[in-house]
Amino acid sequence: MKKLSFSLLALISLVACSQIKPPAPFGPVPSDRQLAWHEMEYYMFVHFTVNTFTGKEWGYGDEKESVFNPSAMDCRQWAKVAHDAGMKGIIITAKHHDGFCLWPSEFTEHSVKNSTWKDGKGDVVKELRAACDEYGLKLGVYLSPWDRNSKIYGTPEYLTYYRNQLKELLTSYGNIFEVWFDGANGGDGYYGGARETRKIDNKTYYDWSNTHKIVRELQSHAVMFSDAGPDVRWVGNENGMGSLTNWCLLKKDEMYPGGDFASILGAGHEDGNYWVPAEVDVSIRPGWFYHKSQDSLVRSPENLLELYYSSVGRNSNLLLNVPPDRQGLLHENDVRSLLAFRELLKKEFEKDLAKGSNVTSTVDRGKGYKASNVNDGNPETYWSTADSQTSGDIIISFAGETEINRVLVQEYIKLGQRVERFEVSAFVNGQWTKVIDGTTIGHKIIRKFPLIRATKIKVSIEKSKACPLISNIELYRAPGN
Ligand code: FUL
Repeated sequence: MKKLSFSLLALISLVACSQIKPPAPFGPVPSDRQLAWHEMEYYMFVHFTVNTFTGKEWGYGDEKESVFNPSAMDCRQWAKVAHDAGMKGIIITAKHHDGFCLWPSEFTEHSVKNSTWKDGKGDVVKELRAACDEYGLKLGVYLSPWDRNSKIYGTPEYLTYYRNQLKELLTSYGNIFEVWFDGANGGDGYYGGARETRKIDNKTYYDWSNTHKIVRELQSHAVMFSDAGPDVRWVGNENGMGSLTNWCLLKKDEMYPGGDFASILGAGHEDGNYWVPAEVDVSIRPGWFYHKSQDSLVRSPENLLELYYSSVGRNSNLLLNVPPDRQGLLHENDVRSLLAFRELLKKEFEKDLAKGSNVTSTVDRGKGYKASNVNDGNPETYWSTADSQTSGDIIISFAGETEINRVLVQEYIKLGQRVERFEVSAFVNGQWTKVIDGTTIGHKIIRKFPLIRATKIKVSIEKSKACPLISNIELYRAPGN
């Protein structure tokens, strides 16, 4: 009898629980490799090649291999700085437009193997791999499709050459987290001595879909970046500006690398049919490569903090370029700035004031989807509403008056990006006052507002494509006003 009533109880509770169905995915959703990429948020770009030694930004392709000769190259220094700065990985220009390879490629003479550095026995990619492993960082590679050195650039044979190089990089250097396909394409160059202008049709020449297959086959966890994805898209500018409205969605079938899409890439396509989130690539200096004349022009820690808000704070990842100098080391000015920025960041987000506070909502989906999920520190739980409901307020109440000037909000993107409009208000002197409003949220937004003293904060989801799913809300009192 006792046994029977126990099973009955179990059955009843099972039925009760199963009445609240989890929300169904809405629209395109991220792949596992993209989800892992979203978690990376901030990582280093390293532009390093013959240009570092010739003072150029775009090498013509006729540089002698011997010019590449760093006097004290130490990838461990790059990796230590990246690690100490809070970055999660490094993407290196294994080959830039000049065609010089930082690894001893079997398919060209134009590489480190013919340089004076380490008597031609060196391999920058290999050293960087080891350094990244030592400091717990992921490694990514930039392999420029445009090659101003190659005699066969512009012919169909070049594609075989390009893919062979890609295969070398994807099979000899462990796990690669991101492959960077640049959009700069064709123009004048050395081209094996021809010294001429070669134009290619960037819509068709590269036959990208077959190159993508190679990456999928050899490194199934790697995301591929370009103006048109397929996994991660360019943000459309090199100034560090993510778009306030930023859909992780793109109609990528209509696009290709090097096309004229800059004006679209910031916001993405609200009705896009693929998940292709934005990455903000920007340099800590005016140039992508090291130039001594720019030593005094390194971005300040405060400027880097602004970049963080305009990239990570706008649902994008931040790929920050820090170019090594002619010694093969990151310059002390850059290092100082990066580490001071890290300290600023720590102070900015020192104590999450939403944590431990009481959270309620005007509506919810029921058990398992309560508002208390937004400050439980668990990214797998979220607040949601009934399927028919596409708006609702989440209210965070403090024990007493609390100073606040930052808010961080995250959607549970595994089931798609949904929110189209939101508002944040504060309960000050007995009434609600709007502090910010916005459009999209996605993986993460972080917004600043003038310091307020409030007893409650309200995050209102005003419009959403389907029932909203909010997994996390954090509140901070950052230094200053
Ligand atoms: C651009 C290139 O032309 C620049 O040299 C740099 O590599 C930047 C990240 O991408 O398209």
